[in-house]
Amino acid sequence: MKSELEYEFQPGSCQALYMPKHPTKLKLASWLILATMLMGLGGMTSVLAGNTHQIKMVAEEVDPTGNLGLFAYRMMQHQVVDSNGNTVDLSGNYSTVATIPGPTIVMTEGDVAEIELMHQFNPDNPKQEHVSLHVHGVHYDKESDGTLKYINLYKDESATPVLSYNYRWIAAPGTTGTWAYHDHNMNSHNGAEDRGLFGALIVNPASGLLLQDINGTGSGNALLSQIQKEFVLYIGDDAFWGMEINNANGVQTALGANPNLNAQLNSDIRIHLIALGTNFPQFELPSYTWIDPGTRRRISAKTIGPLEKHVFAINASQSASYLDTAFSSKLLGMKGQLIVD
Ligand SMILES: [Cu+2]
Repeated sequence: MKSELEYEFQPGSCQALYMPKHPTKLKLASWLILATMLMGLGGMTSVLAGNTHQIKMVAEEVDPTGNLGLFAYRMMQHQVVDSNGNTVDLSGNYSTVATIPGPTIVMTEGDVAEIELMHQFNPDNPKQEHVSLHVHGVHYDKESDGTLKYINLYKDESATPVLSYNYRWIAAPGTTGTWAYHDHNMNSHNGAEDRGLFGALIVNPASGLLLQDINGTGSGNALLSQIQKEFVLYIGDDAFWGMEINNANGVQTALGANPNLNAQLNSDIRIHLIALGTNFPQFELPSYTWIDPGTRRRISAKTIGPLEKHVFAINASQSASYLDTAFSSKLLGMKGQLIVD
């Protein structure tokens, strides 16, 4: 689907120098379309009457005393200011400890996020001097690529032990979708995404009409307002990592590795799959169907390339197992239950 192109338009970003993790999707034609859009956006971004998300996030070690070697993001503060200056504080919706995956940031097309990232690792470990936020799918200027100067030829866009770093993400028209964000700067220009520093950004459509229908029946685009729960499932090379968002109150719950997903009978839920590693996971959820985006095909399984995402909505009618049927993933026990009751 054309709307799902990755708009990573920084010439120094991972798109150019970081190919293994980021399949090059932007061919010449796409660049031309993008260039045309960007010319239009020059005047547009300033007049969008969306919300501003004022976010403070921390990157920290999951177990500073042990040797797990895992790191994670934690939401410290998330306030949403609307175009009239009214503020809603969402900070209480998030875990008070750092989680894998990190907080899911939910925006609406037209919104802007201003994110301050703070570094909370061992200040004496030179390998952990940098940590960043690099995002896919939405727009940003050259200050907010979240890469090292080595990559972007501009500057190190990292939080360090002495200085936080500010990123600005613009959920411009056309950026509706589910996108990954991750560290790009710890240890090396590859970042520490494989150590737990990743999360998801969901940009909901301004129209409130989702890109998906329910169960792939062709019944028309589902309404965002009818979705009771969102499940973000990151598919790593050796485990699924889950995050649940209850849309009734916005509360997020990190579900851990290969989690069970709990849904109320007959509720509509949306599942956001993001492939994290280098494998091509074969996701399967037997006894449910949905539409393969960009086609009219109803599917129950989908092969997802590295860093690709796949989002679908279903009505929770029965319990079922979800799994990755790729051979090595099966051996690793990459599966969980969708529990409906
Ligand atoms: Cu990336």
